Amino acid sequence: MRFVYAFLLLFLLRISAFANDGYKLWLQYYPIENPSYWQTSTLKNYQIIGTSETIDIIKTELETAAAGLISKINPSVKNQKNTSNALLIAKYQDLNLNEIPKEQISQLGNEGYAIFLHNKSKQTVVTANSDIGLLYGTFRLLQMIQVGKIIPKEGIFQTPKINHRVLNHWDNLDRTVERGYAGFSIWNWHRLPRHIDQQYHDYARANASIGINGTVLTNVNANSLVLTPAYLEKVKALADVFRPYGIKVYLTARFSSPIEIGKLPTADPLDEDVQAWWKDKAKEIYEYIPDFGGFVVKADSEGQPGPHNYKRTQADGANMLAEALEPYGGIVMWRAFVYSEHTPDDRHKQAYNEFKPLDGKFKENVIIQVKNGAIDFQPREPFHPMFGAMPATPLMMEFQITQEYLGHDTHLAFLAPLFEEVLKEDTFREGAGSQIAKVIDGTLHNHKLTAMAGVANIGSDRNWTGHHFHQANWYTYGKMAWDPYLNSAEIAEEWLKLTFTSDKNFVEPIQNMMLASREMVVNYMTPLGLHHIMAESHHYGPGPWVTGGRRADWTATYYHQASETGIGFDRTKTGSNALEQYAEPIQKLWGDVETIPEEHLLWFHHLPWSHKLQNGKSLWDNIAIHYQKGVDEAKANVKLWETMQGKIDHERFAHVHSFLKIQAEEAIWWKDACLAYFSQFSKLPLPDGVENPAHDLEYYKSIKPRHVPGI
Ligand code: BDP
Repeated sequence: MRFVYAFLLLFLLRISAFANDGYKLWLQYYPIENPSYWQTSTLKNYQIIGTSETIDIIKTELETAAAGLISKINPSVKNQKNTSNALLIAKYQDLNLNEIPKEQISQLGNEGYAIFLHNKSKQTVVTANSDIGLLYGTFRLLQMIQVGKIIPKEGIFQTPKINHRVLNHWDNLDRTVERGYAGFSIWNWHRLPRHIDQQYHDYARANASIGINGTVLTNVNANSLVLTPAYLEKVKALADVFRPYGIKVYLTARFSSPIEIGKLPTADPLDEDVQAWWKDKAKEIYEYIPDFGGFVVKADSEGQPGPHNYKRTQADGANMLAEALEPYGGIVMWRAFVYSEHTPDDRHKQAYNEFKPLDGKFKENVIIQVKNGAIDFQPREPFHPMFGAMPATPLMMEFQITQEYLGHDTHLAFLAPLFEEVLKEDTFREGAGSQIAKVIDGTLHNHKLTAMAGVANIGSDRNWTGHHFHQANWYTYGKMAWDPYLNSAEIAEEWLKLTFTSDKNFVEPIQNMMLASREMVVNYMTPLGLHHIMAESHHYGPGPWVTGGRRADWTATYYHQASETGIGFDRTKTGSNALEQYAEPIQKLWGDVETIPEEHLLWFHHLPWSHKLQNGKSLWDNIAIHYQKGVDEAKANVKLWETMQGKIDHERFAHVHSFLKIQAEEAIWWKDACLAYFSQFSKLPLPDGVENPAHDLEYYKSIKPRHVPGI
């Protein structure tokens, strides 16, 4: 009996020692193996100068980090005489160290920081012009310590390249989350403002640790209620929590609010009463939240009201709101995602057609929020033609972190390669070298107002993001919003080390798995430029047969155009000519089936099934081979992950394992359904090495998942 108890006890100890539900994200602060003298002394002997809520946060962070990273004081530190204040954290104005490069410090601006080793005093110094800068610097230092990086001789001088780095929560006031797959909204509107959940602090802390400085609390499909006093009280409560972490609050503004909550007969942006209503509303909001960030607006899109209702332009609408916010320093992020089923043009072309003529017509505090691609967050899209094409207007990037079209929460897709690919694309608008990163960081066309938005994947799931690995997409978003020139491999490595372990037998293979994962998803869902062929409405699973209904531009057949003669959307001169919206060199390159990168082939060209690709095989064979490749990789990931058992805690290991198995099964579902569907047109056999679908087409069509979250 005693033996059984002892065994049980050991078992429980093992479980608890290894339990990790992922709540701590990349802020695990697990013990460093053999910490160096520098690591130990930095964490154990620090001095922080200043008093503010932010400074308190820094102190707590250091205490938490030190307790985790260094489990016991390194004896060599104790014996050193001069170890007091091995780390000094202070605003530049409070520093008394001479040889600090003053010019560099002044360039840090309001959010930048410097970390360097001060030779004379042998101190590690974190300095900045503001407390928020110090907070960012502290987080960076702690990340470096955790992953075993050292401070380079020349020091680190960091300023964000983009000013407004915001998460967009598509959260509704009833706590459902549009396209959210990680539970319910973390904003508990019902309990606010009286109850402040600890999670709000944890959320702000996580965001600050990766440089995110804004949060749009509500869905772009907006509810005007959030602009009423009862809700503004609640918004204020959140803003008060977030402020010391450097995070501003923004709201989505429903264009028809003057009618719905203002009782006006119209929301016409040129109507004086409407303008006055928005001015009063802005004044009221700033009374609650003096540093309110501003509005995000989805107008004239997918049923949302907007200036079109009054035959006004997007600029009329945006400028009216901008004028209301201007006295307080607020901005308007006006979305370019405007398209209509009543416009006969290819959906790809509509936003550009609408906005390009308005270049230069927006007020100074308006920035146009453009999705990375012209359609809608597909696993791969060619970049949005508006980037670079509106030199007189600031444009910001909107990425979707939540995986609406990439398998939802159970499919591992590390999105850094997607973001990086888009940011590196050359628009050629000012000649070669006009990368999208330069458009959005303002350097290409000299804009001061810069921003990036990421549609959040955060929900009430204990690990925040559903899949543990999707924490990496939140992390990546923050890092790339700070610096859009970062590379995916480094981000993956750092995130893995912060989140799991520094064991290279884990980090190296899993880093490779992450880096390949997005392409794997493209392969088993939409290879070679196919797009929008997922199931209707919830977008979960394959649906290449989706046709008819209310809107052609919401069907799959509109996009793939498959028939016996071939497949693909002709967007060249012989088709919709969306290609003309890109700069000359791109038109030339992508207009030619021989030179277009194959990954975009069927986005721009309609081709016969027998068309030969670069490998000499037919289009049909290539489509099938890509699908199979995606499946093979998804299966291989399960096997690879199984070899990781014991290298990380069991709880997260098992969770990821189970999700990877679902992903492999669903990759097969995607492949089989799509090949069964397309083969009725190609009428060709599958090439060697491609497995036949397990069922007939009718079977796949009959699969109708119910209650899929996020709609
Ligand atoms: C689409 C989503 C829809 C969003 C819309 C948007 O399906 O739920 O409201 O984008 O971005 O991707 O406004």
